[in-house]
Amino acid sequence: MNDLSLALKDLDEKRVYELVEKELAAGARAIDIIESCNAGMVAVGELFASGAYFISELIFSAEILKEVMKRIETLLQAAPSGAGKGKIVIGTVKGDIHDIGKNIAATLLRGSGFEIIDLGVDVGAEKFVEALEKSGAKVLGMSALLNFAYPEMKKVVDAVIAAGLRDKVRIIIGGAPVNEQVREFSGADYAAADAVAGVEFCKNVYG
Ligand code: B12
Repeated sequence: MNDLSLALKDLDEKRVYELVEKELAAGARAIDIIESCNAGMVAVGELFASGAYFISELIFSAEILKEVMKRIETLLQAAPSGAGKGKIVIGTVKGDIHDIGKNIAATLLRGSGFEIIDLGVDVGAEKFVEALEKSGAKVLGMSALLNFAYPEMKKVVDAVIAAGLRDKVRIIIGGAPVNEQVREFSGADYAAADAVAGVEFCKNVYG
Protein backbone atom coordinates (compact mmCIF):
# COMPACT_ATOMS: atom_id res chain seq x y z
CA MET A 1 0.00 0.00 0.00
CA ASN A 2 1.28 3.46 -0.88
CA ASP A 3 0.53 6.79 0.86
CA LEU A 4 -2.72 7.22 -1.06
CA SER A 5 -3.94 3.72 -0.16
CA LEU A 6 -3.08 4.34 3.50
CA ALA A 7 -4.81 7.74 3.57
CA LEU A 8 -7.97 6.14 2.16
CA LYS A 9 -7.73 3.25 4.61
CA ASP A 10 -7.52 5.83 7.43
CA LEU A 11 -10.44 7.80 5.87
CA ASP A 12 -8.21 10.90 5.91
CA GLU A 13 -10.31 12.69 3.31
CA LYS A 14 -8.21 15.86 3.04
CA ARG A 15 -4.98 13.92 2.60
CA VAL A 16 -6.55 11.64 -0.02
CA TYR A 17 -7.49 14.65 -2.19
CA GLU A 18 -4.09 16.27 -1.64
CA LEU A 19 -2.30 13.10 -2.71
CA VAL A 20 -4.54 12.68 -5.76
CA GLU A 21 -3.82 16.27 -6.83
CA LYS A 22 -0.12 15.68 -6.25
CA GLU A 23 -0.14 12.50 -8.35
CA LEU A 24 -2.13 14.19 -11.12
CA ALA A 25 0.31 17.11 -11.15
CA ALA A 26 3.18 14.62 -11.41
CA GLY A 27 1.50 13.07 -14.48
CA ALA A 28 0.26 9.83 -12.88
CA ARG A 29 -2.18 7.74 -14.92
CA ALA A 30 -5.78 7.74 -13.72
CA ILE A 31 -5.77 3.96 -13.68
CA ASP A 32 -2.81 3.87 -11.28
CA ILE A 33 -4.61 6.26 -8.95
CA ILE A 34 -7.62 3.91 -9.05
CA GLU A 35 -5.44 0.92 -8.22
CA SER A 36 -3.97 2.74 -5.19
CA CYS A 37 -7.48 3.62 -4.05
CA ASN A 38 -8.60 0.05 -4.62
CA ALA A 39 -5.97 -1.24 -2.19
CA GLY A 40 -7.19 1.30 0.37
CA MET A 41 -10.81 0.22 -0.14
CA VAL A 42 -9.91 -3.45 0.32
CA ALA A 43 -8.27 -2.47 3.63
CA VAL A 44 -11.42 -0.53 4.62
CA GLY A 45 -13.43 -3.67 3.84
CA GLU A 46 -11.14 -5.76 6.04
CA LEU A 47 -11.49 -3.29 8.91
CA PHE A 48 -15.26 -3.48 8.47
CA ALA A 49 -15.20 -7.28 8.44
CA SER A 50 -13.12 -7.33 11.63
CA GLY A 51 -15.53 -4.97 13.39
CA ALA A 52 -13.06 -2.06 13.65
CA TYR A 53 -15.10 0.00 11.16
CA PHE A 54 -18.88 0.26 11.02
CA ILE A 55 -21.26 0.79 8.10
CA SER A 56 -20.88 4.58 8.50
CA GLU A 57 -17.16 4.24 7.75
CA LEU A 58 -17.93 2.03 4.74
CA ILE A 59 -20.29 4.71 3.43
CA PHE A 60 -17.74 7.46 4.08
CA SER A 61 -15.01 5.54 2.21
CA ALA A 62 -17.36 5.30 -0.79
CA GLU A 63 -18.05 9.05 -0.65
CA ILE A 64 -14.32 9.81 -0.68
CA LEU A 65 -13.73 7.43 -3.59
CA LYS A 66 -16.62 8.94 -5.57
CA GLU A 67 -15.06 12.39 -5.06
CA VAL A 68 -11.71 11.05 -6.30
CA MET A 69 -13.48 9.62 -9.35
CA LYS A 70 -14.97 13.04 -10.14
CA ARG A 71 -11.45 14.46 -10.20
CA ILE A 72 -9.99 11.85 -12.53
CA GLU A 73 -13.01 10.93 -14.67
CA THR A 74 -12.07 13.20 -17.56
CA LEU A 75 -8.71 11.43 -17.81
CA LEU A 76 -10.43 8.04 -18.09
CA GLN A 77 -12.68 9.34 -20.85
CA ALA A 78 -9.87 10.92 -22.83
CA ALA A 79 -9.37 8.11 -25.34
CA PRO A 80 -11.69 8.85 -28.24
CA SER A 81 -9.76 6.82 -30.82
CA GLY A 82 -11.81 4.00 -32.27
CA ALA A 83 -15.20 5.41 -31.24
CA GLY A 84 -18.15 3.21 -32.23
CA LYS A 85 -16.29 -0.03 -31.50
CA GLY A 86 -19.41 -1.88 -30.35
CA LYS A 87 -22.09 -2.11 -27.70
CA ILE A 88 -21.71 -3.44 -24.17
CA VAL A 89 -24.48 -4.06 -21.65
CA ILE A 90 -23.28 -3.64 -18.08
CA GLY A 91 -24.81 -3.70 -14.60
CA THR A 92 -24.49 -4.80 -10.98
CA VAL A 93 -26.47 -7.97 -10.34
CA LYS A 94 -29.65 -8.28 -8.29
CA GLY A 95 -29.18 -8.00 -4.53
CA ASP A 96 -25.98 -5.98 -4.86
CA ILE A 97 -25.78 -2.18 -4.87
CA HIS A 98 -21.99 -1.72 -5.08
CA ASP A 99 -21.39 0.36 -8.17
CA ILE A 100 -18.16 2.31 -7.92
CA GLY A 101 -16.09 -0.37 -9.68
CA LYS A 102 -18.83 -1.00 -12.24
CA ASN A 103 -18.92 2.73 -13.00
CA ILE A 104 -15.14 2.81 -13.41
CA ALA A 105 -15.30 -0.13 -15.84
CA ALA A 106 -18.13 1.60 -17.76
CA THR A 107 -16.22 4.89 -17.94
CA LEU A 108 -13.05 3.17 -19.11
CA LEU A 109 -14.94 1.18 -21.76
CA ARG A 110 -16.70 4.33 -22.95
CA GLY A 111 -13.33 6.06 -23.11
CA SER A 112 -12.08 3.19 -25.25
CA GLY A 113 -14.79 3.83 -27.82
CA PHE A 114 -17.53 1.39 -26.80
CA GLU A 115 -21.20 2.28 -26.48
CA ILE A 116 -22.27 1.43 -22.94
CA ILE A 117 -25.77 0.46 -21.92
CA ASP A 118 -25.50 0.82 -18.16
CA LEU A 119 -28.45 -0.77 -16.35
CA GLY A 120 -27.34 0.44 -12.92
CA VAL A 121 -27.46 -1.66 -9.75
CA ASP A 122 -29.65 -4.48 -8.40
CA VAL A 123 -30.36 -5.67 -11.95
CA GLY A 124 -32.32 -8.89 -12.45
CA ALA A 125 -31.74 -11.49 -15.16
CA GLU A 126 -34.74 -10.45 -17.27
CA LYS A 127 -33.56 -6.86 -17.49
CA PHE A 128 -30.10 -7.99 -18.67
CA VAL A 129 -31.62 -10.24 -21.34
CA GLU A 130 -34.05 -7.54 -22.47
CA ALA A 131 -31.19 -5.06 -22.91
CA LEU A 132 -29.14 -7.61 -24.89
CA GLU A 133 -32.08 -8.35 -27.21
CA LYS A 134 -32.87 -4.68 -27.72
CA SER A 135 -29.28 -3.50 -28.28
CA GLY A 136 -27.75 -6.48 -30.06
CA ALA A 137 -24.66 -6.04 -27.83
CA LYS A 138 -22.06 -8.78 -28.15
CA VAL A 139 -20.74 -8.32 -24.62
CA LEU A 140 -22.49 -8.52 -21.27
CA GLY A 141 -20.57 -7.23 -18.24
CA MET A 142 -21.77 -8.07 -14.75
CA SER A 143 -20.42 -6.68 -11.50
CA ALA A 144 -20.80 -8.12 -7.99
CA LEU A 145 -18.99 -7.59 -4.70
CA LEU A 146 -21.11 -9.75 -2.45
CA ASN A 147 -20.54 -13.49 -2.22
CA PHE A 148 -24.27 -14.15 -2.13
CA ALA A 149 -24.65 -12.36 -5.47
CA TYR A 150 -22.75 -15.11 -7.31
CA PRO A 151 -25.83 -17.34 -7.78
CA GLU A 152 -27.46 -14.30 -9.36
CA MET A 153 -24.65 -14.16 -11.94
CA LYS A 154 -25.36 -17.79 -12.77
CA LYS A 155 -29.08 -16.98 -13.08
CA VAL A 156 -28.26 -14.27 -15.63
CA VAL A 157 -26.07 -16.64 -17.67
CA ASP A 158 -28.84 -19.25 -17.57
CA ALA A 159 -31.37 -16.64 -18.72
CA VAL A 160 -29.08 -15.70 -21.62
CA ILE A 161 -28.94 -19.39 -22.59
CA ALA A 162 -32.74 -19.72 -22.29
CA ALA A 163 -33.18 -16.68 -24.55
CA GLY A 164 -31.05 -18.39 -27.21
CA LEU A 165 -28.38 -15.68 -27.05
CA ARG A 166 -25.46 -17.55 -25.52
CA ASP A 167 -23.56 -18.13 -28.79
CA LYS A 168 -23.95 -14.44 -29.73
CA VAL A 169 -22.92 -12.88 -26.42
CA ARG A 170 -19.63 -13.04 -24.53
CA ILE A 171 -20.07 -12.67 -20.78
CA ILE A 172 -17.56 -10.99 -18.53
CA ILE A 173 -17.75 -10.67 -14.75
CA GLY A 174 -15.95 -8.26 -12.42
CA GLY A 175 -15.78 -6.97 -8.85
CA ALA A 176 -13.10 -7.38 -6.19
CA PRO A 177 -13.85 -10.95 -5.02
CA VAL A 178 -14.65 -12.38 -8.46
CA ASN A 179 -12.18 -15.04 -9.60
CA GLU A 180 -11.80 -18.09 -11.83
CA GLN A 181 -13.90 -20.24 -9.48
CA VAL A 182 -16.78 -17.77 -9.65
CA ARG A 183 -16.44 -17.67 -13.43
CA GLU A 184 -16.66 -21.44 -13.63
CA PHE A 185 -19.62 -21.55 -11.25
CA SER A 186 -21.54 -18.83 -13.10
CA GLY A 187 -20.76 -20.04 -16.61
CA ALA A 188 -19.34 -16.67 -17.69
CA ASP A 189 -16.54 -16.47 -20.27
CA TYR A 190 -14.08 -14.28 -18.42
CA ALA A 191 -13.41 -13.00 -14.89
CA ALA A 192 -11.74 -9.59 -15.12
CA ALA A 193 -9.12 -8.92 -12.46
CA ASP A 194 -9.69 -5.20 -13.00
CA ALA A 195 -11.35 -2.73 -15.33
CA VAL A 196 -8.35 -2.59 -17.67
CA ALA A 197 -8.48 -6.37 -18.20
CA GLY A 198 -12.18 -5.93 -19.00
CA VAL A 199 -11.39 -3.37 -21.70
CA GLU A 200 -8.81 -5.72 -23.27
CA PHE A 201 -11.36 -8.56 -23.32
CA CYS A 202 -13.97 -6.35 -25.02
CA LYS A 203 -11.43 -5.15 -27.58
CA ASN A 204 -10.71 -8.78 -28.47
CA VAL A 205 -14.40 -9.64 -28.80
CA TYR A 206 -14.97 -6.75 -31.18
CA GLY A 207 -11.75 -7.46 -33.03
C1 B12 B 1 -17.59 0.98 -0.49
C2 B12 B 1 -18.23 -0.31 -0.03
C3 B12 B 1 -19.61 -0.29 0.22
C4 B12 B 1 -20.50 0.91 -0.14
C5 B12 B 1 -20.80 0.83 -1.66
C6 B12 B 1 -21.09 2.19 -2.26
C7 B12 B 1 -21.25 2.08 -3.78
N1 B12 B 1 -21.98 3.02 -4.32
O1 B12 B 1 -20.72 1.23 -4.44
C8 B12 B 1 -21.75 0.62 0.76
C9 B12 B 1 -21.54 1.35 2.09
C10 B12 B 1 -23.10 1.02 0.19
C11 B12 B 1 -21.61 -0.87 1.00
C12 B12 B 1 -22.67 -1.67 1.42
C13 B12 B 1 -22.53 -3.00 1.80
N2 B12 B 1 -21.40 -3.71 1.82
CO1 B12 B 1 -19.75 -3.09 1.03
N3 B12 B 1 -18.04 -2.60 0.63
C14 B12 B 1 -17.45 -1.50 0.15
C15 B12 B 1 -15.92 -1.66 -0.02
C16 B12 B 1 -15.22 -1.07 1.21
C17 B12 B 1 -15.30 -1.05 -1.26
C18 B12 B 1 -15.96 -1.42 -2.59
C19 B12 B 1 -15.41 -0.53 -3.67
O2 B12 B 1 -16.06 0.42 -4.12
N4 B12 B 1 -14.14 -0.80 -4.05
C20 B12 B 1 -13.43 0.04 -5.04
C21 B12 B 1 -13.76 -0.41 -6.46
C22 B12 B 1 -13.05 0.50 -7.46
O3 B12 B 1 -13.28 -1.73 -6.62
P1 B12 B 1 -14.12 -2.88 -7.36
O4 B12 B 1 -15.56 -2.72 -7.14
O5 B12 B 1 -13.49 -4.17 -7.04
O6 B12 B 1 -13.92 -2.53 -8.92
C23 B12 B 1 -12.70 -2.71 -9.64
C24 B12 B 1 -12.62 -4.07 -10.33
O7 B12 B 1 -13.12 -5.13 -9.54
C25 B12 B 1 -13.33 -3.86 -11.63
N5 B12 B 1 -14.77 -4.16 -11.76
C26 B12 B 1 -15.80 -4.05 -10.92
N6 B12 B 1 -16.93 -4.41 -11.47
C27 B12 B 1 -16.66 -4.74 -12.77
C28 B12 B 1 -17.47 -5.18 -13.80
C29 B12 B 1 -16.90 -5.48 -15.05
C30 B12 B 1 -17.76 -5.94 -16.15
C31 B12 B 1 -15.49 -5.32 -15.22
C32 B12 B 1 -14.87 -5.61 -16.51
C33 B12 B 1 -14.68 -4.89 -14.19
C34 B12 B 1 -15.27 -4.59 -12.95
O8 B12 B 1 -13.17 -2.46 -11.92
C35 B12 B 1 -12.77 -1.72 -10.78
C36 B12 B 1 -11.45 -1.03 -11.10
O9 B12 B 1 -10.47 -1.93 -11.50
C37 B12 B 1 -15.81 -3.24 -0.08
C38 B12 B 1 -14.44 -3.82 0.29
C39 B12 B 1 -13.75 -4.52 -0.88
N7 B12 B 1 -12.92 -5.48 -0.58
O10 B12 B 1 -13.96 -4.23 -2.01
C40 B12 B 1 -16.96 -3.64 0.85
C41 B12 B 1 -17.60 -5.03 0.70
C42 B12 B 1 -17.75 -5.42 -0.74
N8 B12 B 1 -18.98 -4.83 1.32
C43 B12 B 1 -19.34 -5.82 2.02
C44 B12 B 1 -20.59 -5.88 2.72
C45 B12 B 1 -20.79 -7.06 3.65
C46 B12 B 1 -21.57 -4.88 2.54
C47 B12 B 1 -22.98 -4.86 3.16
C48 B12 B 1 -23.72 -6.21 3.19
C49 B12 B 1 -22.83 -4.25 4.58
C50 B12 B 1 -24.09 -4.22 5.42
N9 B12 B 1 -24.00 -4.88 6.57
O11 B12 B 1 -25.06 -3.62 5.07
C51 B12 B 1 -23.70 -3.82 2.26
C52 B12 B 1 -24.35 -4.51 1.04
C53 B12 B 1 -25.36 -3.68 0.35
C54 B12 B 1 -25.83 -4.39 -0.94
N10 B12 B 1 -26.99 -5.01 -0.91
O12 B12 B 1 -25.12 -4.38 -1.92
C55 B12 B 1 -18.33 -6.95 2.03
C56 B12 B 1 -18.77 -8.12 1.14
C57 B12 B 1 -18.41 -9.45 1.72
C58 B12 B 1 -18.68 -10.52 0.70
N11 B12 B 1 -17.64 -10.92 0.02
O13 B12 B 1 -19.79 -10.93 0.51
C59 B12 B 1 -17.02 -6.21 1.60
C60 B12 B 1 -16.02 -7.10 0.83
C61 B12 B 1 -16.37 -5.66 2.90
C62 B12 B 1 -15.91 -6.78 3.83
N12 B12 B 1 -14.67 -7.22 3.73
O14 B12 B 1 -16.67 -7.21 4.66
N13 B12 B 1 -20.38 -1.30 0.78
